[in-house]
Amino acid sequence: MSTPNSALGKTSSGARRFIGGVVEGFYGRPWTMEQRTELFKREQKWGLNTYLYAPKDDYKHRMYWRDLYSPEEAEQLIALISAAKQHNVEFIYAISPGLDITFSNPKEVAALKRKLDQVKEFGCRSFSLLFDDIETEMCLADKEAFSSFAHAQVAVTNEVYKHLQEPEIFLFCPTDYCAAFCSPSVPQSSYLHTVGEKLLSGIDILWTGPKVVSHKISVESIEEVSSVLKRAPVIWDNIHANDYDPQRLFLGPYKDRPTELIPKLRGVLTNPNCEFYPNFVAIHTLATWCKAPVDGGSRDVEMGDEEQDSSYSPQKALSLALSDWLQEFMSTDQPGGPSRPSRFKKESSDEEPMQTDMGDNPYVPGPGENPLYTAEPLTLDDLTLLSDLFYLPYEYGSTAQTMLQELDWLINNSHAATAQTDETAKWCSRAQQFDSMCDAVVQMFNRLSNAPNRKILYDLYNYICDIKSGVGLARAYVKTLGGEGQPSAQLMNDDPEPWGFRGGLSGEFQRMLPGHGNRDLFRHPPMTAVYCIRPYCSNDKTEVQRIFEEMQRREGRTPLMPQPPLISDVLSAGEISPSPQCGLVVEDNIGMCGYALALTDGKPAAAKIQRAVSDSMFEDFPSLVVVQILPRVTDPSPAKCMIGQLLSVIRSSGSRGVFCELRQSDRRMLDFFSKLGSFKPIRVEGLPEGVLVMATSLRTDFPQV
Ligand code: GDL
Repeated sequence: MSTPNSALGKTSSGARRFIGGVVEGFYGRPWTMEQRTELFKREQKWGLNTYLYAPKDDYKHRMYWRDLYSPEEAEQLIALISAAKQHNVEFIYAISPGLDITFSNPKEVAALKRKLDQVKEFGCRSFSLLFDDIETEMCLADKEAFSSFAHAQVAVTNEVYKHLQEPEIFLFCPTDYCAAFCSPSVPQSSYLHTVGEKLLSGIDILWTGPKVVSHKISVESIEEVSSVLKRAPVIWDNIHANDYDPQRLFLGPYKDRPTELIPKLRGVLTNPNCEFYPNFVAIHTLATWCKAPVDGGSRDVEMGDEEQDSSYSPQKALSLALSDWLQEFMSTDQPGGPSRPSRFKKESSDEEPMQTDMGDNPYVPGPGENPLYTAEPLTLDDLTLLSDLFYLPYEYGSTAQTMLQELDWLINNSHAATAQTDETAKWCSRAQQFDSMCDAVVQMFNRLSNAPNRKILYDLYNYICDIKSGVGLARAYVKTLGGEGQPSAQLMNDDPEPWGFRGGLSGEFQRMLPGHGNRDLFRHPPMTAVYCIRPYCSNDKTEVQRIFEEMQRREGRTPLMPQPPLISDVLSAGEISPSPQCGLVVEDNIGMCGYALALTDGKPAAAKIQRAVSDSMFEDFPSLVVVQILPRVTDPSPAKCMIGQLLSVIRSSGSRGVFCELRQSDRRMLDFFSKLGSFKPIRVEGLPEGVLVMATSLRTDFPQV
């Protein structure tokens, strides 16, 4: 049962070591054996101790999980497992049978055991079963054999764990591996409860946090899930994963996970960028995080022997990582990257067909001939800028943020650019600064392209080319606004080159959909506020009225300037109560900040304000909904969430459709309902001026909100 010589054996005090390392768990091209071996070296150097082998698109990990490894593959895996051992890294072999396993068939379980036995023969001691990203509906045979999906997974996992003689490290990835997937919530998820109760206690559980890609992971959220799982989870962290978007790369530091989490977790494994070399920062900063002292003192995880002298600062961790990375960019000992362009120095490399090798007689230009191309060496500032431009999924680095702010200001104040007013000098000076920032990006690109370590460059190339071209367009546009030169050929041309506009059919599809384009990090930074949505009760009447009145005041409605009432006003004012389960309120840390109320039958409300509404309208859209949110809530999600819940209740009441009335002056609500996508304006006779009706049918598919 114990694992002799395991990198994760017990500490001197007998405590279990904190699992810290990397999971190769992304979709797409897996890393090469050479890259993985390089990873083990780095992990050892930086004090990380674990590697979880789980490349989604490796045939025999997932799609053909039953197939045994061929002798050639076996040889490679044996070498890899032994390399991990050499570098004191625990190699955990994961298998993902969930695409097509029949849990109740003993032959399937036997196939799983046979495969893992084979890997055990290769020298592997730690294992993992992953059930992420799979269909949750069980097949008929499994439905008959198991009371739930969780029971099926747990039964097979426990059996395999016992078959392997209870390895010291055995990880299980649930299908609901983050809070967002738990229905209706983490504490109430029957799936997680079954896993927590039935999975044998020696098996650890992977968890990605509140979301698949979690912006922040709080101590409270981990305490919550741990109490359901009955053990501390191992975080599978997707903070640096980029397999979901070909334009993103993450070079920012490990961040927004307080180090107070460390004693509450069994471990952290980062599932980083698909490109191996750009993961230097992701892994280096995670290693620094793992070494952070807890409660001001050192802790018994023995992650490395560096001094534990200060608390974790993402900024400092980033600087440390970037200084080390700079060395690697300049390194000569990597095959494929000469220390200087190889025309200066003889290097043997079979990966560099384009490099010219002049042997011992380097070319020296004669008088009047072209001088040799030279470029300045890459600097730490260049790497800091690079990291700022490709920072984290929910945040740009500071220079990137400044550039966006400056561009926004320059565009919004472009009237001052050429008007010769007091503002003109200011505009020109800021335009000049913006231009310098853009120039720094171009220079960074040039110096990177000249870096001796070509492997890193090639992994970065598409991304840096892309940002260089984006910045180039912005720079040219600002020049045009300042009256310098013609509108750029790239920018304003009716027939631009393909690089003059953002390409890709997928982007085009997305831009056609409602709500797209409002997720820019610059205009809509992620919300840190936590909202609580709960059912409306009669005690809430006064607060709801207060919000209703405040919003009327904001719209400029006073007793002196009356406007025709909306049918829904009687709901907001508490003159009619919402239908059962049709009232929700939202609270933030200040108090109630919004509500959503509905009547499955809107007729009594219309009658109350003596509004004549045609029978045909009530036939198609009998139900009425109203939403109101105070302006301090800029995040549309609480309102969306409430509407979604109300529509679901109304639909199950048998209603054919829902309408809401809006004042044309209420741009905010109009915008909100338009962006939902499901509500459409409808023509209604006899509406008071300035009022319009939007409605959604509930007859067919459930509307998307
Ligand atoms: C996921 C997948 C992972 C993928 C990541 C980011 C888990 C447990 N599974 O959901 O393979 O790389 O998202 O796209 O995270």
